[in-house]
Amino acid sequence: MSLTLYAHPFAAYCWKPLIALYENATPFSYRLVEDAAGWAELESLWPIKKFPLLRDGDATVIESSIIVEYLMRHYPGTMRMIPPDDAAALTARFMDRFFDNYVMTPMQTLVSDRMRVQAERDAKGVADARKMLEIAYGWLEGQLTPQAWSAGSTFCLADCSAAPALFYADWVHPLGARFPAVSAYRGRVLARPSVARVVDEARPYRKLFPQGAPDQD
Ligand SMILES: N[C@@H](CCC(=O)N[C@@H](CS)C(=O)NCC(=O)O)C(=O)O
Repeated sequence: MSLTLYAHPFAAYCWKPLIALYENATPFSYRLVEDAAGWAELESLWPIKKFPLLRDGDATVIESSIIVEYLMRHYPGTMRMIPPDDAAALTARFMDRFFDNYVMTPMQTLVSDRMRVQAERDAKGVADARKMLEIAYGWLEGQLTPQAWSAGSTFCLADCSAAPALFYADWVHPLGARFPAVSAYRGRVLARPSVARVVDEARPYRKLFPQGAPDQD
């Protein structure tokens, strides 16, 4: 086995495969994409220049959810990240899409806007992103069951996606007291050892968070 993950500890999408790797204690090399050489190497493999990206020998696997599924198929461990049952698998994949499209995406819009100079800020984009997060939080509030994970009783791909999405979303659009089930779920996910590990690995980079990271987590 020679797995190499191109990633950065503070990058939200990189948490998804990292959590899956840690869940199964799968050995891999971490290729930190930080300096010009790292970015050039990433670009040579994937001109879109987004990470995570996994190399398995000469094979390249791109997109966080695909990497998690690739790992499950080629390097299975005790924790299966997509349930074997067809209906449960679709629920896991659907919730993964939900967290990426309707929590991660608006969260990233808010983070990106904070990085802009005032003249380039996008008030409409920010308002739309906040509205989407409100709707997503509200929908999720009605879906979650106390003590369960986001797609059922087993921790899976959907929770690997939920962890970074809700972690950072709460920083830029706080859940407050309005969504107690989502807040409780966020707490459960962050307490999971694989997730606590990625949160800790990202801790040294918090100073990079635009306009400062909040004093929490
Ligand atoms: N759909 C992609 C999204 C990947 C993505 O947006 N990654 C961010 C880090 S969280 C990135 O590469 N940002 C670098 C950039 O945009 O320059 C996935 O799921 O892997």
